[in-house]
Amino acid sequence: MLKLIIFLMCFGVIFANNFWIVNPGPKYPPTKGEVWPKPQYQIKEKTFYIFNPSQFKVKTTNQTCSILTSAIERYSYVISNKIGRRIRKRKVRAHRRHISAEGLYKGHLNELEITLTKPCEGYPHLNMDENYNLTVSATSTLSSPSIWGVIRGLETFSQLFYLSDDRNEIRINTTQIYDFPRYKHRGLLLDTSRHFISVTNILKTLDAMAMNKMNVFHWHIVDDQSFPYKSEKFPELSNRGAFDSSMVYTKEDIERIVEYARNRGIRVIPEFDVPGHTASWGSSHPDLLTECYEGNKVVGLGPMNPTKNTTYILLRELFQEVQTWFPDRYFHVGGDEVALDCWKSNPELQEYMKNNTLTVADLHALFMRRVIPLLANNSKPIVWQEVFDEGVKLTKDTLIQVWKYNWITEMINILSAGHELLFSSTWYLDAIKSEWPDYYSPDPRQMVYDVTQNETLLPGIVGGEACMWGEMVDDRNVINRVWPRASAVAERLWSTLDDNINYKSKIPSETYYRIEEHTCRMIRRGIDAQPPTGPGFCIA
Ligand code: CP6
Repeated sequence: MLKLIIFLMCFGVIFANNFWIVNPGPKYPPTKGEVWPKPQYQIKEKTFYIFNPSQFKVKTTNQTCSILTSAIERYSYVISNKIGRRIRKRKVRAHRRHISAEGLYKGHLNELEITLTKPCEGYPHLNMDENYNLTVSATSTLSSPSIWGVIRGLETFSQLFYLSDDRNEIRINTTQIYDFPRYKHRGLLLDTSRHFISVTNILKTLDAMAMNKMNVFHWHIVDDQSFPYKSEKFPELSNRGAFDSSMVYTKEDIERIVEYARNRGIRVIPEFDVPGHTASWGSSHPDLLTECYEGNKVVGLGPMNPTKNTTYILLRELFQEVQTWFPDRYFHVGGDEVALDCWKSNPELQEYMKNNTLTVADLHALFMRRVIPLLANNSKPIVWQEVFDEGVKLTKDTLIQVWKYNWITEMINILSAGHELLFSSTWYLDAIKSEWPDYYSPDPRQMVYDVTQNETLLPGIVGGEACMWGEMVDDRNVINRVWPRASAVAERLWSTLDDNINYKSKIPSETYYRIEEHTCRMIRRGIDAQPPTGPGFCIA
């Protein structure tokens, strides 16, 4: 009995410590209500409003649409439930009087008034408008000509809230923001072929992208190791090419992912990488691939066979289906790392090259030249840099993704040829030793400018992508491998590159504080991000 009483007393002490006594320890997180990625223009005052869910309303003037109503619902939930774990304390009045005496407390936040001045667009696109104006006061206002701008503004608005030091109330400072992105394509590549990633984790990834204002989900859906895309026209591709019959993406999965992304202003661009990286296609269609020789012996299968009509017929049919499931106008056809040696070793292809006086690089060019027109009429291709390097004539609306070394020279060559490009070389998330500061510093436009001193080339760099290749990540670690490291890329692509922040100088401590707060914010909202820098804590 005595033991039980002692036990209960101990429990009581622990309980009191955890829940009723405010921890007077270090102020943490180090910033409160700072926005990631950093807005272009922000004035933040010391005065603040108190948020009380039962006293707060969101109103829309002008236009509304289903994307807007569902965004308002999502963010109302976040603001009411995800700002941090609060402590109920009794002496609210005395406390309030104290801060009021300092003249900082300006009253309650009553309302957010959203003004969308143009009709909603249905799908996000490369040239969508993402600018917004946000003013926080008792009656706050958010306005934008575009639904996508409103979504970015709601994200910002939700990030401005923070808990008071005693964790007793939710506050938001008097603030004015005018914001827009620096680059229009801010992507994340996710590879779902080397390991299968569940739909749940893809949706989580989209949530995290929205928190970081990223707007393109580049879905590297199939590759050598597996073919998880479940085609209705060619079911054998995943029947034989997926790791397991449970590890596939059906039409319904894809439609759900595309719709989820659309509601967050995120485009979904599929990549079907050809003619290399296609071993998994060979499980059901070995005749698509080239037999590689050593001497006069076949030693395995290599890239797709560029000389067979049947290759292009299958691709045309498949791409047609893919493009009805993925509404984005852009389609990534890969073109990287083609095993040209295999093509060189094959007697039939040797014969073909001899008869047509072609090199193997010409063969790659010929393949890409035939594949790109298989895409739907109004659609535009994205290719990896090798396709440009190997001399394929590309239309000016083809985006070229730079991923290899010597990226500055490569970018200058591509831009000088009049093409637009995406930059990825320094943003490989599978580089396990790289942390967010390594991704934060390099800016593609600045690197090109430093070498050329020529501003006219810079607009051709339309954006970039962080790349999460799938060899070393599966469903258990993909989220914390990507976040918050990809947040560094997100801020580089959104925010102004001011003179204090570039790849040659030290990252200011302000940025370290902000990413710490942002990481905790992602954790509170259900993204199990890893610690950004070092010791710290997050009360989720
Ligand atoms: N898979 C495909 C990959 C890579 C590429 N394409 C890759 C190459 C080098 C590194 C990381 C990834 N795994 N299809 C290159 C674009 Cl370091």
